[in-house]
Amino acid sequence: MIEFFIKSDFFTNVGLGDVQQKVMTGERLSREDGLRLFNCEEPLAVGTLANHVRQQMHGRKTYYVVNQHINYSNICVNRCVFCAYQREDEARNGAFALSLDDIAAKLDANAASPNEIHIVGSCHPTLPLAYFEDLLSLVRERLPQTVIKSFTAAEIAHFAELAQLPTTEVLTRLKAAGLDMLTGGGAEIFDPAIRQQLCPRKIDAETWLRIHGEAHNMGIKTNCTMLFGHLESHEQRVDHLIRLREQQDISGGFTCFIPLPFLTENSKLEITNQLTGLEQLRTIAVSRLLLDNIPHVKAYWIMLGVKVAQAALKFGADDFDGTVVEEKIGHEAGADSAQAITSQELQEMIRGCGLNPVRRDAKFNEL
Ligand code: V47
Repeated sequence: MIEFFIKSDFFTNVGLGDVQQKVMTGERLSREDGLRLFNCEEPLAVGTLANHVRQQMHGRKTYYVVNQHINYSNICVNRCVFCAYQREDEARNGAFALSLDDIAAKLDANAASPNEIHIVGSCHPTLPLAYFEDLLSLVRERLPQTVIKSFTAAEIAHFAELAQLPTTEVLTRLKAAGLDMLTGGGAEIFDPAIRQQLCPRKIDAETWLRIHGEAHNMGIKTNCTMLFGHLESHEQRVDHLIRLREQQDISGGFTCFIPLPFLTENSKLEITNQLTGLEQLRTIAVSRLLLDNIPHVKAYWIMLGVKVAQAALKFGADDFDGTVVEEKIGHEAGADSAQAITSQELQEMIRGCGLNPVRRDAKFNEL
């Protein structure tokens, strides 16, 4: 398909002839190329290039996972301005912190055999490291074969601060209790000026990247994210992606990149320009093209909505995420997607795009 567009001078006519050459020969794209992809008047040209790379890497394979999300608490010391999920203290309406019994009940109520358990919460003011070790042991005991993907780098830094331990020691203890992977959350946008406005108390970019590097060095794979469509510019999106790529060159443990479009409901952050679906798709495509060393890009249907997520599978994404069961972070912010989708529905949605569904675990082992 791409050959047809090349013959017709499509890429040259939209000013991307040299970028298309680089993509075809596998040459790394520069920061400036990334910006040009954002500024190109024809988003379909960007999508076609990203789809070409996606096909080279994964063919028609489109991954999905039978998983379960557990959010253990929303009481958070960070108070990020954009976040609709967090509560300042336990007296606030809707604040919660689950006991280990509550979590066991959620796991036991799930009749499916999940291949991934995704656990994130908040930077809770008092929950000690022992709670998280017990939580992981509880999941590991019930689901010995399941990949446990838990916590953001922001949570790891917070546990370390409360316990007065280095982050490497926290990771070692959590790994011993059953942690297999870290989630990619908490990255937001790395640019310090925007971070100061969005989430001034959260760990900075250097700390986020350092903790992921530490995890990679001890054999813990991680994911990575970018929250976009708030205050940031295209330059700051490109910068974020390049910093992830540089970290991956060094430590190599990122498995999947998840682009997260900012959802505005119940958020204290006021923005003037709402993201269009096309801008979401273009951002996913540019991510696929710049992140040449990260194997997978996720179309996270919870935040994108299933229809844009399906379109994203032709704009560079190769993963559709999973059954989820219960999700709070996006839904508190107005996500209009369902709480859960069955494995059958996921397969049908992927097949509906002319692609082949492949069931995976959190590490992308095919099942
Ligand atoms: O870190 C918070 C983002 C993230 C909003 O690693 C928001 O496999 C949009 O990281 N609008 C949590 N986004 C979700 C996340 C994630 C999801 C699925 C898979 C994985 C993985 C990770 O959600 C937060 C933050 O960046 N977020 N509020 C909002 N209003």
